[in-house]
Amino acid sequence: NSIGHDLNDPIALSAIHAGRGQFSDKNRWTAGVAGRERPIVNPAKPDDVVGTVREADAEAVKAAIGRAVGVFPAWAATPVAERSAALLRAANLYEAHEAEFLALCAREAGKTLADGVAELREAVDFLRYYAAEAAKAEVGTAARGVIACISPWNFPLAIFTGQVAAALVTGNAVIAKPAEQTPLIAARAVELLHQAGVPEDALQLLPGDGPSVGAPLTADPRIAGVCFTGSTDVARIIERQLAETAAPDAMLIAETGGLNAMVVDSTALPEQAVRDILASAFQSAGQRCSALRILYVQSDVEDKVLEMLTGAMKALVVGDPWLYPTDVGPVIDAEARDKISAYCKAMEAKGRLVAKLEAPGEGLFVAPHIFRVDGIAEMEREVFGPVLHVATFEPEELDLVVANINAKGYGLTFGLHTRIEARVQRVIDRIHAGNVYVNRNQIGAVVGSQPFGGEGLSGTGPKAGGPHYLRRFRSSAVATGDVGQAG
Ligand code: TXE
Repeated sequence: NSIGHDLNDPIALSAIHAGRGQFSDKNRWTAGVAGRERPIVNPAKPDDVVGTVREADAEAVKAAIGRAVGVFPAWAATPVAERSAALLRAANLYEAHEAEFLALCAREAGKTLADGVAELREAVDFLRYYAAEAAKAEVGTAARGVIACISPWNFPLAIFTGQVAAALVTGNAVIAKPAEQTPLIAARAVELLHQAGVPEDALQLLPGDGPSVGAPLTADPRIAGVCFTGSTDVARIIERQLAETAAPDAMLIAETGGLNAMVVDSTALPEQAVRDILASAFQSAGQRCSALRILYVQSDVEDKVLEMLTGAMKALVVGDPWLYPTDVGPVIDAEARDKISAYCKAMEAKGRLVAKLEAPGEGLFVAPHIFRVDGIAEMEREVFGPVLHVATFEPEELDLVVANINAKGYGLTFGLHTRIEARVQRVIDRIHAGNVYVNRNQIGAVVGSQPFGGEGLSGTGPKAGGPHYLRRFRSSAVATGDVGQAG
């Protein structure tokens, strides 16, 4: 792999195991505020308590914003070269703590080793890329002030780091609220960023849930902007909140969910399509905003594609994310497991099951499922788990399929497998999607070369990991929503 461990090597693996739980104080990490304590439990192993986090409350939020307001002028006046240098040092520190991050990604977030490696790589890429881009974004603009960075659990290191790095390198003071499920990874990241030279008050971490920490944070009029990734519902709440309390020029970046489709026509190479479908639908147990949710396969190749797909699906290993052969780990928490399982049961009861695997008995697992649907119109919203839907289309219906996908109002990722060049252009011209993938798997960002972000209900750009992103963290940038298709 890209970081240099052979994960087949038992010695390398035991070194990674040894990285477990290197927290400052015996698996305990405190936010330095007197809030509620939350134990963090490994979703794959109910008896593995990863650590405990002491969460913030509304008082701690107020105090933290006060400190951030205080440090902001000095941090904004720090030369951009110095701020960039801190990010570059942090990138090196992240890499030096690879084993610990892989351990935490598996134990706190249920990530397979392959997913953990990709996660760390993306986080490091964000640090280096934004450090390099910062100088260009500097020209003629000023930092905004105190930015709230609110992140989800599904990329607890990469998305967290990308948000924080962008806001910091452009001279803003940051209050970061990680997802309540994954505060320990965020805490380690923040410790390393401080060690790299980011002043403690310029980057403060406030662990806790949405209502007790996220809400008072976004409601404080001293906040100059919010950088959010998570559900469309919470993005709406934050948008309304900012409209009520924040300054009129406050910034909002919202990256939300999708209802992502892929079209496979009869000219596609079936082996390649099947490999890409499996990766797009089931990697990270489907807990990616970019994940494939509905596959449209041309009716005359349906039997062949489905036979190959279900055959290949049976070879997926569902289980302990620590073990090298595992393809699909657990879902994030009991609530997610129950919600996804209930959906699968209801779909099975309607006779929609095409194929499924079995989940291990212990731990918060949902096995991959494939269901038959008539089309995207009948799908309500994304099921954030390893659940793929399949529909068919006739060749003359392709424009209609694209129109139906667009009609749902999301616009995150879209995949197309075809060997007809004119069809590629025709579909690209019509589809509303932030990221389109042709003859390849439908994944998220590749920092610097494939900036990531959606349209419509999927978010208000600009795209992360692209050249326009940093501008939004500076005050002369255009207003929210105007640059959704940038990058
Ligand atoms: O998100 P939530 P969840 C979407 C995806 C999925 C869902 C799952 O659609 O179904 O999110 O994640 C904080 N004020 N994506 O349900 O609840 C919360 O504490 C301020 C898309 O956990 O939106 C957490 O830190 N903050 C995606 C963050 O918001 C609040 C990636 C996200 O939580 C808040 C991940 C409030 N009132 C999930 N309420 C993508 N596009 O990458 C909650 N939060």
